[in-house]
Amino acid sequence: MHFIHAQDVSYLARLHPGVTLNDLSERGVQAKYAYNVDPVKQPFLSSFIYINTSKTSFLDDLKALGVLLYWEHPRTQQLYFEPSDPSFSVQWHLDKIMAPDAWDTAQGDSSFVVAVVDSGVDYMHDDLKDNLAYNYDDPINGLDDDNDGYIDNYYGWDFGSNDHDPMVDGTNFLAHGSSICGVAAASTNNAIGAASPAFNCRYLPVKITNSVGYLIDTNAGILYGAQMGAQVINCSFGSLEYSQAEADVIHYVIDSMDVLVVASAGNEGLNTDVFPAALDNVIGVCALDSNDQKTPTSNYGENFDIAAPGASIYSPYVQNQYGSNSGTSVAAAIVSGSAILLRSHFSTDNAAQIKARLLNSTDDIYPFNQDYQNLLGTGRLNLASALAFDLQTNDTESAKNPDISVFPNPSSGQFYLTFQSHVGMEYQLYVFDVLGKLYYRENFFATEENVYKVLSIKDIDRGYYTIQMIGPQCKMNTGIMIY
Ligand SMILES: [Ca+2]
Ligand SMILES: [Ca+2]
Ligand SMILES: [Ca+2]
Ligand SMILES: [Ca+2]
Repeated sequence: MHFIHAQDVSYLARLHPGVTLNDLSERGVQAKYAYNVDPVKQPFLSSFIYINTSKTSFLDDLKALGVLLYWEHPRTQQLYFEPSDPSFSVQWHLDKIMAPDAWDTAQGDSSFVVAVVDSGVDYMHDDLKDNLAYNYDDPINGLDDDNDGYIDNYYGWDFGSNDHDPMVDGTNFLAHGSSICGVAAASTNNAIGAASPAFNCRYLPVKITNSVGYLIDTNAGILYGAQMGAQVINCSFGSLEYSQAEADVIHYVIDSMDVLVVASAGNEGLNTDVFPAALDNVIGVCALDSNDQKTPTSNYGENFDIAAPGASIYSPYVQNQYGSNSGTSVAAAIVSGSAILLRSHFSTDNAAQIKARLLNSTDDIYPFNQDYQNLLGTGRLNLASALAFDLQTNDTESAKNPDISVFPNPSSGQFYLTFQSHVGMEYQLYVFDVLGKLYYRENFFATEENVYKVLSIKDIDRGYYTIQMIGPQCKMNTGIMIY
C-alpha cells in the first residue's frame, strides 16, 4: 500500500491509454483526475491525473510498468509583470497598432471572449464590470445550474483558491490580472478611463494564483477558458522549463476546440525559449517600446512569433484606479485583445487563419532592432493591417508571395512541396480541409533557398485540401486533391 505522508507532493502525470483511476486505486495508489471532465466522453483530458506521493521513484516504477506515460515535477512559473513609472504618453500603444483605424471597420461582439488566465481581477472596476463574459446560466445560488461541474461560475473560476469567485485577492502584485484584462478588453467608448483593442468583445477571468501569488494550475485554467467557449486564451505567464502536459493540453484546445492561444515571451532579457510562448502553435509575444525597439527586459528568440507594445501601457488597475505597466505580459494582452476583435470580425476563420492574419500583416521593426534580427517574430502587430489582410491573395504591402508547388496532384497522401525560402527562417506548414479545419501542422527551418520537402500524411481522408506555408513576411497557398 502507498500511504499519504505529510511530505507528500502532488505530481501531475498522464495515464497510459486504457489505464483507469480504478486500476490505480487497486494498486493502492492515491490519485485524482487533474481536470474537471467526463472520463467517458473525454478520455484524452481524463488521462491527466494528480498523484500524491513522497517518493518519485514510485512514479518511475509506475512509468516502467506502463501505467503512466510520464510524470512531471512542479515547475517554477511566474506572471510576467514588470511595474513601471506612470506614463504621460497615455495609451500610445493603440495608435501604434492602428486600433482606431481598425475600429472604423470592426467593433467586436459580446459573444466573442478572451479568457485571461492570470491572477484575480477586480471585476467591480468601472472599466471592467461591463465587459466581463458573465455566465448567466449559473447565477450565484449554491447550485450548479448549468451542470458544468463548477458551482456558481457566474464570474469565472478561481483555480488558485478553488472557489467560484475570481475577484483579486492578496497583495497589490496580484493586480496583474486586472491590468491584463483591462489591456485586452477594458470597456471601450464608454466615456471613462481606458480603451482596449477588443472594444465590444468580452473577457473571462480565470484565476490561477493563490493569495500569495503562487501559480496553482495553469493547465486547468487554460482548459476552463476553452470549455467556456473562449475563442482566445491569454497566458501572460510562463516558465523556462518545458512541460509535456502543458504542451499536450494546449495542443488539444487549439486542435480540437479551435482556440487561439497567446502567451508572453517573458521578461528575463534573454535569448531563450519560454513555455508556453515558445510552443509551435502558440502565438509567443515579445515587447517593444514606443520606438518599436525591443524593451531591455523582453526575452527574444526564434520560437517567438510577433512583437507588440509593452512599455508604459495604461490600463485599469484595482479599485477604480488606473496605472501603467510594462512587460511581455501586457504585450501579449494587446495581441489577445486584437485577436478576439479579429475573430469576431472573421467569424468563419479558424484559429490558425486568425494567427496567419496577425503574423502576416505586421510592420517591419528590424531596422530598429539590428541586434535581434528575426528573433522578435514577424514584426510589430498592426491591427488595421490584420483586419485588411486578405487570406486568399495574401495581400499586404510588404508581403512577398513566392510560389509553392505540389506534386503529384492528385496524390495518395505522400507528396512533394517545393518553394523558395529564406535560409535559416522558420516556416509553418498547415494543411486544412475544405471546412477550414486544421488537418496537419508542422514547423521547420529552411536550410536552403530552394526547399524540396516530402510530406507523407497517413490515413488522410480523400478530398480537397489547402496547403498553407507561412514564413517571414510571406504566405503561400496551394491546393491538393487526395484520392
Ligand atoms: Ca456551473
Ligand atoms: Ca448557481
Ligand atoms: Ca476566490
Ligand atoms: Ca473605457
